[in-house]
Amino acid sequence: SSVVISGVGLWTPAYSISNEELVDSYNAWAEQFNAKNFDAIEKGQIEAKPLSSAAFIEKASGIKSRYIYSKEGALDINRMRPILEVRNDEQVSHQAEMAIAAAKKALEAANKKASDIDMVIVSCAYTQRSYPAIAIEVQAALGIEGFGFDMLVACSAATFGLQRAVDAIKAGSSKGVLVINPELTSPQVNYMDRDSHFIFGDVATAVVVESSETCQSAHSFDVLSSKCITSYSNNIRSNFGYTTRVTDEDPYSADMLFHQNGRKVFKEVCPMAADHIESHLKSHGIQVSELKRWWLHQANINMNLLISKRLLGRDATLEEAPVVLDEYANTASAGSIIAFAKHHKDLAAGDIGVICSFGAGYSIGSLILRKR
Ligand code: CO8
Repeated sequence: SSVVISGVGLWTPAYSISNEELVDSYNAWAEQFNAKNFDAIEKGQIEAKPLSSAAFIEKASGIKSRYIYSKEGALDINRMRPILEVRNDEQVSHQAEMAIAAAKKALEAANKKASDIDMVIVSCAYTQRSYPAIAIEVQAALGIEGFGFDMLVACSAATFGLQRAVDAIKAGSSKGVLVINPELTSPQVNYMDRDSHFIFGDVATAVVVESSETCQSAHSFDVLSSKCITSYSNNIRSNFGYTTRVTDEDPYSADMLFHQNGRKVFKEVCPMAADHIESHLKSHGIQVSELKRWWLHQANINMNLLISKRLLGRDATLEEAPVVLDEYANTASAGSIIAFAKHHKDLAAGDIGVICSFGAGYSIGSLILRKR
């Protein structure tokens, strides 16, 4: 028997923000800031806020739009962050709600019931609380017997979570695993930072992993292997955490939100990801040219082009390496799974593809899949 991915679910929020809307809001905020601080800026005590541009965003990143779980407040120039309604302990949490919606779709695609699953992994860039785990809340809501836990691995949370699932099925300790990525990134986006206000969107994805012996899916993939690697870097960072309350740092400061040295990330991560994919394939005797599909992390169109060019000696076509970041932006760990969810049914039995994530940590994760 083999370990298979038998179903994938994608839940997309109801609200979206186009580059134009985002830039109009940011620029109005920046102009208000510059007017309010006119004297200090003139004296050189404060730097003026530079203006953003929709044309720059699309050219530098490939992003045209992003989805957002709660749009209210995010574009209000007197707030510049979304408003999330406070829910009491008896209500389902925001992140569990997203996770449950994606999980139900994955179960349906895999033709599975709650009783077929005994392990729930919620793996994403942030969880909205430390405990009880979001995964256990999801497990209870879906009526799953077994266990669940949360994992945080920034942009590689999905692939690292999938590796845990694959190992559990291989070991025989689980019969069916749900790996869910409720990426609620918008609370951590600094909508007052021109360099990063456009990068992220919200979404939730989920994948069912099981044995080929129990698989009843119309579209399933053998997982030939998975490979994870991390290498410490401060170039992508968020300093907000549970100790913020007692260090007396300002929880609203830029340091507490997502921030990065984007150029360095670009230069360092692209070769790492390309080498990772190449060596992973090589260890299975697979040539890069044999790959029918690359479900790559969706951070930046130019990164994906560079990685595929390094490996293929030419740009990958959209059919080979599908792009979803124009519509979804960077959704942390969910990006490669969205690409997989939208572009896997057309492959033929025996076709080989690779899911690969890369991002903060640094962390890189890949899975080699073969259509059944
Ligand atoms: N509008 C107009 N001009 C701009 C803007 C803007 N919005 N932003 C920057 N500029 C200007 C810059 O100031 C600069 O001007 P100058 O040349 O005068 O200094 C010029 O445009 C070029 O700027 P950059 O060099 O920064 O531009 P790049 O072409 O390098 O593009 C990118 C910037 C898009 C950020 C690019 O560097 C990039 O994508 N790098 C890769 C980064 C990446 O992939 N990061 C992923 C991190 S995500 C992750 O790991 C998960 C974290 C967890 C989730 C977090 C959720 C919140």
